[in-house]
Amino acid sequence: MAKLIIVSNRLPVKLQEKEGRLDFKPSEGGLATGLGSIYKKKNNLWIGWPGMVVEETDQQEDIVENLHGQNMHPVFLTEKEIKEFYEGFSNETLWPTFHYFSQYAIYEQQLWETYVEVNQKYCDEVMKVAEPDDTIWVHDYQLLLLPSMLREKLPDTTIGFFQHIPFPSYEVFRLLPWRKELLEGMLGSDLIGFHTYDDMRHFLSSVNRLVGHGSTHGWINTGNRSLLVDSFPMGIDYEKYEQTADSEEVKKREKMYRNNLHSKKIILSIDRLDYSKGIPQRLQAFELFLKRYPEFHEKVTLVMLVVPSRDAVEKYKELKEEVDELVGRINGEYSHMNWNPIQYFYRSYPLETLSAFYRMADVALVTPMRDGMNLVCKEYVASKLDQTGVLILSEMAGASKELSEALLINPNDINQLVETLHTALTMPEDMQKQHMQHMQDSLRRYNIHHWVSMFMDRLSYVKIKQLSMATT
Ligand code: GDG
Repeated sequence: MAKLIIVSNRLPVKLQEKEGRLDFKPSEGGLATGLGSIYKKKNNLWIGWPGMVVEETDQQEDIVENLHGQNMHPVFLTEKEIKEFYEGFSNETLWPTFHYFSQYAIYEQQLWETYVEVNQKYCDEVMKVAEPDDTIWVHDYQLLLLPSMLREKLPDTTIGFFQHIPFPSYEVFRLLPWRKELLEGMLGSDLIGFHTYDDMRHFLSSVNRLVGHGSTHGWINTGNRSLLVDSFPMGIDYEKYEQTADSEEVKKREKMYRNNLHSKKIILSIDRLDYSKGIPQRLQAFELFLKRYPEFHEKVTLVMLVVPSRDAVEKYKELKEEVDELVGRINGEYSHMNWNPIQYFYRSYPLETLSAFYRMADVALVTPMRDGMNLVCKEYVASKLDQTGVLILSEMAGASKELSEALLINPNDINQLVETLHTALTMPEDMQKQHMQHMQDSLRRYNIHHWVSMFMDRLSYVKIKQLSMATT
C-alpha cells in the first residue's frame, strides 16, 4: 500500500540517556503536532536524526527497532557530520544568508562537501523504505539537495518540499558559492512550498536568473518535467493552545506569577536565542521607553524568555553575552527594591508555563529582524481567552502578512517601537478585543491541520496536472 514518508533533519522525538537507559522524549513543536496524526497512520513513516550521536552498532539496531514500532526511521549522524553539516553549513552558511545576515555567513568547501554527503545519507535511508508510488514530503533548509537526489532514484514518485525559513531576494541568495546546486537540488520536487508569497517570488526570481527556467503562475518547466511553487502559511494547533490556556493548572500558575510581579502591566517576549529574532534591538527599545515615559516605572515589567539554542555556534555565544549585558545594564539602572523592569529567563519551560505567560501578558512583543513565519505570536493570540491583549509584530515576520490587526512595526525603527509600546499599553479594552477577535477568527480557521491538508491536496493536484500536461 502506498505510504507517506516525511523527512526532516530531526525526528519528532528526542533520544536521551536516562540512568544508563535510552529514552525517547516527544517534541512539542508545531510540525510534530501537525503531522502527528498523519505519520502514525497505517504504514506511514517519519525519517530524521534522533537528536543524539549513537556510534555503537548494537545500540543503533535497538533504536531502529524501537522507532520502527512508532512509525519512525532514524538517520544516525556522526560528531563530524553534526559539526559540519548541521552547525556548519546549515546554521553558519544557509541560516544567516536566508535571514539576510550574509555578513555572518561562512563559505567553506569542506562544510559544503559534508552537506552534500549528509543529504546523500538521508537519501540512502529513504531508499531503504521507499516504493515508487509513495509520497515523500521533505522539510527545510538542511535538506535542500534531497529532492533531486530522490528524483534520480525514483523518477515518478511524488515529492513535496516545504521551507520553514525565509527565501531571500536574488541579490542576497546569489552570494552563496553553491547557489546553483542548491536550487537544482530543490527543483527535484513536484511542489515547493514557502510561508509567504514574497518568499515564493524570491525563489522564482533566483531560479530564473541562476538556472534559466522561467515560470508561469508558479509553474516551472525544467525541460523534462513541470513543478509548482506556491505559498502555504503555516498555522498552529489552535485548539491545543486554547484548551491549555483554559486549564485550571494554567490559571493557577498565572495567578501565582501575577502576585509575584508587583506590576500593573506585563509585556512578554519569547524566542529561541537567535540573532534573527531581534532580541538586543527589543531591549534597547524598552530601555528608551523607560527613559521617555518615567510614569511607567514600577508599573510595567518585561518578562523575557530566551530559549537556549545552537550554543556551539560562535555567533550565538556572542549574542548571549550581549543580551546578558543589556539586561544587566537596564535592570541596574532602573530597578527599585520591589521592581525589576526586566524578568529574564534563559531556559525552556513546559507548555503550561508558556501558556500562563501568554495569558498574563498585556502586550506581546514579537519583533524579529526576519522570520519565516513566527508561531509565538499566533500562540499568544490563541491563548487570550478574554480577548484582551495587544500584539506588536514585526513586518519582517511571515505572520505579519496574515495578522494585519496586530500593531505592525519595523524592528529597525526604535522610535516607532517605543511609541507603539506606549500605544499598546494605553489601548482601550474595546479596541483590544476588536483586534483580538479578528485575529482569533482567522487563526482558528487556518490552523495546522488546514495547512497540512492544503499542502497535501495541492501535491495531489500537481501530479494530476503533470499527467494531463504529458498527454496534451
Ligand atoms: C522555524 C522558523 C517558523 C519556545 N520556547 C519554548 C517553547 N517554544 C516554542 C514556541 C513555538 C516554537 O518554540 C518556536 O517557533 P517559531 O516559529 O517562533 O520559531 P523557530 O523555532 O525559529 O521556527 C519560523 C517555524 O519554523 C515553523 O515553520 O515559524 O519562522 O524560524 O512553538 O511555543 N516551547 C516550550 N517551552 C519553551 O520554553 N514547550
